[in-house]
Amino acid sequence: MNIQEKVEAYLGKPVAQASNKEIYDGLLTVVQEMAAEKERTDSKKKLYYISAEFLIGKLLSNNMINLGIYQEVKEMLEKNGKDICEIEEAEPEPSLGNGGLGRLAACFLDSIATLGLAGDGIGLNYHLGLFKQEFEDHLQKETPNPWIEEKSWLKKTDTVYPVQFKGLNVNARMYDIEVTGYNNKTNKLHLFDIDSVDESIVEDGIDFDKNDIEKNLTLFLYPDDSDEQGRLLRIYQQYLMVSAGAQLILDECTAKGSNLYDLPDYAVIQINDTHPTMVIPELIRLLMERGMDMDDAIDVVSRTCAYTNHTILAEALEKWPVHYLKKVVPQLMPIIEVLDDKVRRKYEDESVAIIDRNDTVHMAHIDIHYGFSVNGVAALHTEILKNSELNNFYKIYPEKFNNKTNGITFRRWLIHCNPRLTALLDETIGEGWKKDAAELEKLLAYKDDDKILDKLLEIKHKNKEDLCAYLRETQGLEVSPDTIFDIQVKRLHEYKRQQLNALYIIDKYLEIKAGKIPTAPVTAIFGAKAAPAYVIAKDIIHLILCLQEIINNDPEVNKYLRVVMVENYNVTKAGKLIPACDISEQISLASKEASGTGNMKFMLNGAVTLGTEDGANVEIHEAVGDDNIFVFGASSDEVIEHYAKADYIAKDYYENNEAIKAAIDFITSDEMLKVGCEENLTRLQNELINKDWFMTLLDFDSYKETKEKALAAYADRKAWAKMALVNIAKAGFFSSDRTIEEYNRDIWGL
Ligand code: DL6
Repeated sequence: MNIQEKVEAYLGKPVAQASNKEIYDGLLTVVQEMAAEKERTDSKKKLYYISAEFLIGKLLSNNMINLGIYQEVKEMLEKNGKDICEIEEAEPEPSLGNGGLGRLAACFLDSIATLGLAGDGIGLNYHLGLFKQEFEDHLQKETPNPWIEEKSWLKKTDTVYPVQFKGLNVNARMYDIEVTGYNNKTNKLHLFDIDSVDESIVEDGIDFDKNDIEKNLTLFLYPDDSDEQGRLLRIYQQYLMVSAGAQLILDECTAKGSNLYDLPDYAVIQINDTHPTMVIPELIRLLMERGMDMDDAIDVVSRTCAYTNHTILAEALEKWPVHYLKKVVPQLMPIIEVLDDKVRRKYEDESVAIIDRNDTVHMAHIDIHYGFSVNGVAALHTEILKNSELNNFYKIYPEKFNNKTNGITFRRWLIHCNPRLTALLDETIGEGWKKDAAELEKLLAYKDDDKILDKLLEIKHKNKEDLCAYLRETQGLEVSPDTIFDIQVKRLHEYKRQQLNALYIIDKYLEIKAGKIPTAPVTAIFGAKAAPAYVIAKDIIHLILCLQEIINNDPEVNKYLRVVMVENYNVTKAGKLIPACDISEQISLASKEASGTGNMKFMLNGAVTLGTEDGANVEIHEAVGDDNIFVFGASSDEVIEHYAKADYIAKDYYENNEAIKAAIDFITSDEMLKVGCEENLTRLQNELINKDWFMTLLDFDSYKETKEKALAAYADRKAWAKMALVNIAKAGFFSSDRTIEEYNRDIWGL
């Protein structure tokens, strides 16, 4: 049977007569069967990538591309009067991640399968996801984001593991999602859940009874942790994931013949940030339950687990009070105490202890002492870990530290989201780049080819037109493809400095009002969710939404400047925004963004970066050279020195820089207060003047000056197209296939 026949057999009617939703369900079933047929036969050693987040995005098209049937299905649908894009719309986006960390995990699963490596993901099946963002009165409102439908990529399995909490036993059931490799075998993403979870307990936005663990355990990713119950719930979730995951790993390995003393020959566990850290004591506990003595268990586990650090923000490195762990997972505490005791006997340095003097457990410290590898996610990040943040550990274990610069899968972030550019690349340099991303460099030969440069500009313009139509349809926003699309999309966090971009917009607005007309019209586009309990982040969203209202409705200004805040930014929306971008805003305070991966996606799609020397921006800069990127701001060394000396005083900048003062004063101007909320705007204004922990004002002048240069450079269309071409050609290094090859070579040994 061909695909159409298979879909019609499922539907019981011709494709031409089916609704988009029915066709989606039919294709899902057919694709799932095809993926299952390609399932990998188990090899001796397997990687388990354990992560609280897997931001996999919609799967239908991605899977069809990987299975090599995308074009065939697209044509079949066309023949039947259907549009593949409309079928895609019928798919709900799985809401299993927050940002870069979760999206990285998804890109990695794609590359692991594509490279033919045996590696499965282990995570949790959050019914209502992170949350859905809605805008109401220019404020972020959180609502549940249900994504599991009757027909779904999730396959319920009969694999169930008992998980014991203090005073509560639950059964963790495994659900599987097939992970297709591009022209290769299929791996699995295992998501654990418990049957008793009840979505109906959620009311009034995302509120629910945090004490009712049996009903709430896998409702949301990162439940609000501003109170103790919320923090305890996070520990419940983490333990569910690691206990069920550890039992699965031990079962699979023993089934393949492991005697458990040789576990490292059968399994390698990559711990994605500290959320899954409890897998270390849990595995030790389970091995002891199976008869191993403690020292042997510690040794076996230490040779099986590897840790990836994704942040230097102290507040994001998890620390749990001992009494929390005793309340939820008392069985782990004696083991953690032994792990701590061993460290204390060996090293006098208090800063490397696991349980500190305040009875707090430092999760990352468990990973570093009892894992065999510690990696950062970009060259600069790893250097900062080695030389400052984790220096005391680096001195003990220099051999454990290594860098693995992040990457992105080109299947989703170019082939799927930018078919026009994909076609141009295929015509121009052949299709080899799809398997070997380094082949993109062949494009450099066309750097002075007017025809190719014109085509690049034409493609960008068409992608911008598509985005305009999408913004009109979804949010009723009018923007012109003939303006410069300047885009900043990422989680909302002060260190990422969306507020710096917003201050620039205010400054521009004030200039236009004062009669200084910009040479090039700009559309400033944002997309970002703020953590529900992160007050200032939500205030920044409020500021941007107020600016959108004021600026877009001001006929004096909106000819030159418009603001767009995309609602509920997610993977699907990223796929529409990134191909349409001219300027990619990567403006975090240097030293704070571990890597970034959006920066890579934009570059690959021919946007030019406006960024600080932070995270992987540094490597992008090295790849494209000074002429093809706009770099600004204090260096990471300077920033680290400011923190060390505590000599950055925001107020000095506010008082001594006219433009900064005017922009910050505007936040609570009459104009703003007409549309905005005084409490939020005043709080944000005070924060910027009196604290500004992420040094927004420090970089304001340099940002403004460099941004003006970028906007001016855009006017020379040929020169701009050349910059875009170099960015695309040099993006090969940032393929997650390269990253995964390095993980495998240096850490996993599959
Ligand atoms: O490594 C993936 C991703 C990096 O690209 C980002 O730079 C980094 O912020 C993110 N880390 C996290 C962890 N928590 N925090 N903050 O999300 O990881």
